[in-house]
Amino acid sequence: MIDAVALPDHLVDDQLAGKIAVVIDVLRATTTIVEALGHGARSVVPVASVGGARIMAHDRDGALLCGERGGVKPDGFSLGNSPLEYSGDVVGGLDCVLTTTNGTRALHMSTEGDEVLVGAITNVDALCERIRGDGRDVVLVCSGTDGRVSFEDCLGAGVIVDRLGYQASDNAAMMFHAMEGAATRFGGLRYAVESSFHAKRLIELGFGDDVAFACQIGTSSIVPVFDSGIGEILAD
Ligand code: 3SL
Repeated sequence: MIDAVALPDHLVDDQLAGKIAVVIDVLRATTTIVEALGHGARSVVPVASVGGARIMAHDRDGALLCGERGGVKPDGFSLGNSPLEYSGDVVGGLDCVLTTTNGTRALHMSTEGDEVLVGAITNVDALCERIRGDGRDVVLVCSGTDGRVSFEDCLGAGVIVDRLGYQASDNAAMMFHAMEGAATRFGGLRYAVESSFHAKRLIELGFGDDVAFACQIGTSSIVPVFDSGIGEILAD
């Protein structure tokens, strides 16, 4: 069974209990986490606030301080939130302490899940293979943008529903699947993602390549798992 929410704030009661939560922030946090771990980062440590991230990175020997506010790298940070920055020579073997406006918040709001996985369009095939092999029910948690529903996250959720081939059990998952189907038929997934409010803002900021990168389907075999007990996201 597969459920979905358009925002982490829409999660109710024990909706995640006994289930796998898949957190999705196509632009760009979860795409970036997949890339960081795919290029050999030891871990990604998601932190909700900029101040908390500064302290966390200071306390961890050799950790990189990473993330964004308003899409751009805060003062004193080593890396922003562009997946293209996270190359092996930069992040290999290191912990990336990451704070982003919505994605890291959504991760921390999903820890009631039996397991918390990081989902993106780029890792959809590996993600779905893992979920199918597991058998537990799934809730797709879209991160949204500043409390508003994000078209691109819902499309990403739709791609996952489509690839899983499960019967969607609630209206949100069915809606996202239908959206993805319509987008694929009408101009393609990348065209649809690029038409989102968030993509337009990133393109204006000069991050158009990130948007294109995030639309690649199944290019990564990495399935990041958030262990909230130790506060780290590790590659499966
Ligand atoms: O809000 C987030 O988590 C970010 O991914 C937003 S941005 O793409 O860096 O603007």
